[in-house]
Amino acid sequence: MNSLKDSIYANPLGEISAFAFDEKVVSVFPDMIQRSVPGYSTIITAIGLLAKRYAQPHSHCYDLGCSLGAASFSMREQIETENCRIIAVDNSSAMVSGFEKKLRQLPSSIPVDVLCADIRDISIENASVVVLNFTLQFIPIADRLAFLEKINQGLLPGGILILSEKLKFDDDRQNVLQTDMHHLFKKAKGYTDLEISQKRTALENVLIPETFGLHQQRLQQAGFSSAEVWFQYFNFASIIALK
Ligand code: GEK
Repeated sequence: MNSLKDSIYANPLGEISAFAFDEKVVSVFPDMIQRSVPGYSTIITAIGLLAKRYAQPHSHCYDLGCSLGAASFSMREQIETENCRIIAVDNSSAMVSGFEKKLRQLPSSIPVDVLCADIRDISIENASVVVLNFTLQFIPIADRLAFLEKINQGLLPGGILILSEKLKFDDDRQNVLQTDMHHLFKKAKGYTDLEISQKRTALENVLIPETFGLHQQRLQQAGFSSAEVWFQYFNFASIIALK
């Protein structure tokens, strides 16, 4: 996906408003996420491979908080199972329009429905694969359990949830170290200290990370029988949860 270079936080801003997935962010999103999330491309590739293995015939694969559809495109490329439908959902209309535009440019035999909706409000049915790739972190903590219960109930036997999140740690030394390493990663990708610190302020109270332990406990409470990290790069991890 080609996109403009992210320079949203390059100049000093008098007031930093809360981060939103608006037109401005959408226009630079592929560049922003690549340069901000360590391991993003690896995770996207793996989501396709997991879908290839877990997509069941005549079932749905959900991409919740799909943004411009990177995970959906990766699943669509890999799935060989008969009669699968990808259902991609995002509540940013700018993201949904951008995704629909890309879909028109790259047609394929696997249907993709793109819905503009809050993922807490949609029904999940007949699902073999559910992807939450860096989305749950934007859902208020109080809503997370009920939302994961809904996903678990919508999954078929043998279904999986792929949950990628920014993590926090119980030990404060780890928080400091991993946060510093993430900032070094962003600097190596060309972001300045000003960009890093202004973006951090914008995301405060918008992106709420939790520890792996809390995620694992909640997934279990929601009905998943197993949840393990399959990938981690500093404070960014991806979890596979089995129904
Ligand atoms: C990727 N998965 O490229 N309902 C629907 N969408 C939501 C909600 C909600 N309640 N809250 C946030 N979003 C993508 C990347 S980005 C991660 C996901 C990031 C959407 C929001 O509009 C945005 O598009 C996405 O979740 C999070 O694999 O930018 O750090």
